[in-house]
Amino acid sequence: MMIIEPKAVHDFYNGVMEGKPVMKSRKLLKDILTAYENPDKGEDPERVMYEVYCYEAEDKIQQGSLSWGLTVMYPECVNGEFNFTRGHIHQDTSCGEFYFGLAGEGLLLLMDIEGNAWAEKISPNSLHYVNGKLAHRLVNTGDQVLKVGACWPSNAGHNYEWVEKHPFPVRVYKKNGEIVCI
Ligand code: PAN
Ligand code: ZN
Repeated sequence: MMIIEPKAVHDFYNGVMEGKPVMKSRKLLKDILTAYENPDKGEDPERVMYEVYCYEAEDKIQQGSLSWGLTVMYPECVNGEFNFTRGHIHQDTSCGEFYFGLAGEGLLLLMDIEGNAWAEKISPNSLHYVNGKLAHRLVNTGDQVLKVGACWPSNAGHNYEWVEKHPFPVRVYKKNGEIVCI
């Protein structure tokens, strides 16, 4: 029997699957600038806000396939507003998702289709179940990198347009060193 050394093959903390980093996307400030309340035109539009590593286990996505992801969010603010992900609801709203905190401190913003929103605190080892009927967005509220792992059905699909049409009614700011949700 062959024994596989797991860390060399899959390393969820560093986005490595089958021995290779699997970065899927890197969001720069210019990619998400307009989502901020006060786009900071003075800031470097090239600065990296977050990266997503993603792995789909099956060659062909089918019902029952699972995807795994790691989101790495840098401790950045844009005119006092904490760094957040674009946010989405799943195309197939019967598909839920698990999030789990790995490093740093943040918030998971959740919003139902009526626009009611709330937040769960994310910290290392915290586990969060996202019902498929909820839009979800991550916010890095700390001064360290926020790392959040995730697992979701590969056929879920990501609906960003819905969140653009129905923006989260909550924004998270750093004011006098405090986290303030408005
Ligand atoms: C996550 C997100 C990731 C980045 O893997 O895709 O945190 O957020 P946006 O996709 O909203 O930019 C997930 O929720 N997958 O379903
Ligand atoms: Zn999702």
